[in-house]
Amino acid sequence: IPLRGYITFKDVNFGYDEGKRVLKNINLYAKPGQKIAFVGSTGAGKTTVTNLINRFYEINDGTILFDGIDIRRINKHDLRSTMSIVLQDVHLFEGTIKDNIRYGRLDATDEEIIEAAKLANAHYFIKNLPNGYDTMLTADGMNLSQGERQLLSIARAAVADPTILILDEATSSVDTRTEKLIVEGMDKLMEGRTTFVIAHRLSTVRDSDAIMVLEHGEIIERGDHEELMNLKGRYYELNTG
Ligand code: TTP
Ligand code: MG
Repeated sequence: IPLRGYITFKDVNFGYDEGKRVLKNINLYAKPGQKIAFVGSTGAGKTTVTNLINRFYEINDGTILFDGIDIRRINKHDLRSTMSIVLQDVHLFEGTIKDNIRYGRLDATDEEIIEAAKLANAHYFIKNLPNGYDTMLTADGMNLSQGERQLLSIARAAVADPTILILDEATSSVDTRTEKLIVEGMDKLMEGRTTFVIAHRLSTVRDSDAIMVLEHGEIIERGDHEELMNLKGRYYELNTG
């Protein structure tokens, strides 16, 4: 059965260690194709939310549903094969650029890889390398710039064609031109997929269907950009500095 991308959190409480709750009573609902953003101070629990969707950690209080099915009943491998995490700490390995993109879906053809790289705005820099798609990367892709590595992570996700996208933006800056390529590539990748975004770029957050403001593990405000600006609360403060 093709998964559609409904995600529901019902009264989710979670802590990494006994006794210390990191997420408190989280409730949320995402429909296929929607973009849900999480903002809030460091340590608020943003990455933790995405760790739970992936089942990197199991919850024991509350429920997370994927298309109405409790994610504890979905095989972890099947679950993760429907999701891609982009941008943060992309793991590149020693091998060609082609192999690194293909890692998103091992049976992808060369044509599919190039198509994914084009969508991700990575094709331009790749084709300008002396060996193009056959260029060898060193371990962790250190012979690429940070922006180029991010573009590759978008291409890898594009070839995987996931139902759920998790975008955990890196804080470190890239040059303006690369930034524009990344934002455009991500916009194309997000189309039609349920996306959870932990964003540092306000532009990425602004056009989300719903923005969740997390503080100390609680959703203290929720709404779209305009609603939250009108509220003149924490989100407004984050935007106006
Ligand atoms: P995070 O969920 O990592 O907080 P965040 O993603 O909102 O912060 P940042 O903006 O800096 O990325 O952490 C929430 C709390 O959980 C924090 O006290 C650290 C703790 N934590 C662990 O104990 N183990 C983990 O693996 C993670 C990810 C967080
Ligand atoms: Mg984080």
